[in-house]
Amino acid sequence: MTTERTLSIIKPDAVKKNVLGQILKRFEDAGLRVVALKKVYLNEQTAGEFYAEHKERPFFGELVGFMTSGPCYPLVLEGAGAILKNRELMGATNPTKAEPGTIRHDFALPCTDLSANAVHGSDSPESAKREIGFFFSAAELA
Ligand code: 3AN
Repeated sequence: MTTERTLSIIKPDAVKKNVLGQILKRFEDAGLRVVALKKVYLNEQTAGEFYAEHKERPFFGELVGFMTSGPCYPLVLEGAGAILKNRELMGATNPTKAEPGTIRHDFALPCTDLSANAVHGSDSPESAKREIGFFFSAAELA
């Protein structure tokens, strides 16, 4: 399997729950390496830009509001098949539908707001490239 890089974000709900370390451990235990990590306070402009593809969706305002509600931790994961592996570790978008053992099941429940689902993960090599570049410079990725 090809070695890939993907972007994850540990979202404000997970940061507030104080489970940052537990989520990072899930990645490491699955054989992924954290090659870059930072703390970020998104604002309306940066959150809107990051989620631009969802601009026309009814939940866009709610998503931007949630992502600006507190700090989050974008990180870059590296490993064999990292994009798909990370999506498997995350579980379904709706935490109530996520399998036990996935990050969203274990850390995002109980969940009343679908934006508050603990983690983001790139869904394709194209998104991974754009999303990694959104948060990290070449020097930070070296
Ligand atoms: P995923 O993060 O599982 O790839 P997407 O790409 O469909 O999910 O949605 C992007 C983000 O928008 C999700 N992480 C989730 O937080 C949020 N989202 C998706 N659907 C809803 C919804 N119906 N209401 C609120 N937020 C949503």
